[in-house]
Amino acid sequence: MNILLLAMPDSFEHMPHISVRMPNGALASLAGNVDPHHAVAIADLILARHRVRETVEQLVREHAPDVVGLSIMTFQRSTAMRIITLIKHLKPEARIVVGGYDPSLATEAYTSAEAPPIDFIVRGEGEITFRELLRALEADTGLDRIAGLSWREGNTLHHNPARPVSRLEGGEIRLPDRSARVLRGYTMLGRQVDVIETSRGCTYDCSFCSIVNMRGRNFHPYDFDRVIADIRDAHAHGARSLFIIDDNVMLNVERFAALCRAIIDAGLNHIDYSVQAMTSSIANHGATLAPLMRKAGFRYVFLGIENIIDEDLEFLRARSKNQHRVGGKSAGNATQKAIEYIHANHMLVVGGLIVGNPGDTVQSVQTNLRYAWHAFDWPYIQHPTPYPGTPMAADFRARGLIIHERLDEYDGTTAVVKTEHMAAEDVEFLRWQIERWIKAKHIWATFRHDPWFIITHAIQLGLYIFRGCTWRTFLGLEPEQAAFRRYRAIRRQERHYL
Ligand code: B12
Ligand code: SF4
Repeated sequence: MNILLLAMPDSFEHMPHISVRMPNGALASLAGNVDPHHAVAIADLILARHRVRETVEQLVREHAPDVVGLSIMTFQRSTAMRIITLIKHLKPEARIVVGGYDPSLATEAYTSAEAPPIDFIVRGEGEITFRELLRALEADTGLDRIAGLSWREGNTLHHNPARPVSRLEGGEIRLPDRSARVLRGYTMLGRQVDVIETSRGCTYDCSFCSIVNMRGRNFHPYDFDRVIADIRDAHAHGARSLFIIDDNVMLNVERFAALCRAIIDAGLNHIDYSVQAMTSSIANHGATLAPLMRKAGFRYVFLGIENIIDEDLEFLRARSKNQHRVGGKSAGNATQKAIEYIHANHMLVVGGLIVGNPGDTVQSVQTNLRYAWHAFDWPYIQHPTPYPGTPMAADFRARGLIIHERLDEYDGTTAVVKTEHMAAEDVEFLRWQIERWIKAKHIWATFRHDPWFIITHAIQLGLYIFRGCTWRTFLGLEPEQAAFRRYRAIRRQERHYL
């Protein structure tokens, strides 16, 4: 069969399209795990975000798909629905399969009367379910034994039992198939980027995170031979920069240190690595871990700090992953220590904060933002966003703090909840106001490592960071709110992909 797999074009404020365009890891993994006689094409529409309609038309024409699969996050739902309508118009007999976080956790949205015709929903991990679905479609056999599948039979909806999470042992999940990608242009500051996975799952339960509902609290690693083979494959496909997409690769610090050593021993430490890290892991083990990471080629370390104020961490259920421990006892917030280790080893901090929590005041938001200004190399500051099925969503709903349900704005940097003391827009304004300057500072930090990229892209980056601002803003001839309103209007415009 001909299979077309699509990742949505909707992008995120902190991943400027000019400098960061990463492939979707799920789709290559699905492609690597279908039976080999299928012809699979993967299109990351982030690479074609200004010509989504034309690209989808062309893909359908060239690949004549029997099955089209879409990977969808919540803020991408409305784009996905439009793309499905377009595909059904172009090729009505193509079967539509949706998967990923949104279809798994808000399944009802994909089966409602308003949704376009969707044939199958793959809930949770997809490799085995998708493989079995294709086999059943080809052999025209029953679908009721495929765990993790929701499907339609006339007007009846069937939700098969959930599929237990894979233990990732014994080659059950084969390597991703990167050669199935048909669009070009992946980049991380001018270097070709790819994503790799070394484990799945997390045993924490932060209130804003979808992971617990998606797969429960567990952790399953791939063995290092597979990880190294995956890195080599990404490198052979041209990648010179790799992003580790594990849910929480630092859950097991000893394993992570061994992974760094395996990368060094395999001679793969000439690649730039970026990783999402727990502050406690770095603060508590940084003396040995941070130099090892540097030696393994790590460059950007995303820290899930979430907040530097204890009451906020309590609300986010993220206190324990931010604890610095000395001699087995708590020694306060781990953030500062973690950042010191990262900087001392010449790596850059991508600082993840969540501001605009229910108890937040102007002062508490400013305290976080001021910290970000001094400590971060690149800000990854978000507003709490009530994604389907998270404890946070239930909490915000119960307190009546959600201001609207326009899901395309649930992109993390558009405030869609108010606090008990501040309007949503005011929180967003404070974040926007300072973040532009932190990002501008980062241009210099990058210059040392990627001078040619900065020489050729600095103007475009500046225009992106300061979109909405004019010379009147910089000269103080208009209130900054005027530029902020223009920025919001541009963002709204950007969300219309087709
Ligand atoms: C890595 C990651 C990123 C990377 C993405 C790198 C990349 N290009 O792949 C970066 C840092 C860029 C990122 C950014 C964002 N992310 Co993110 N990210 C993750 C993370 C940590 C892992 C996702 C992943 O790739 N896993 C590995 C793959 C193999 O697993 P998977 O995606 O689940 O796919 C499996 C199944 O879902 C299914 N499947 C998926 N798609 C499809 C499609 C079909 C057809 C089928 C059959 C099956 C299927 O099968 C796959 C294989 O088993 C998760 C979860 C977490 N712990 O926080 C969040 C997560 C996915 N991100 C999330 C969000 C919201 C974002 C952002 C909006 C920022 C933000 N507010 O946090 C941006 C948006 C990105 C964009 N498009 O612009 C949310 C999504 C919530 C939701 N309900 O939509 C998550 C769940 C975190 C959370 N807040 O709970 N993210
Ligand atoms: S530590 Fe990370 S992956 Fe684990 S629950 Fe918290 S945010 Fe999610």
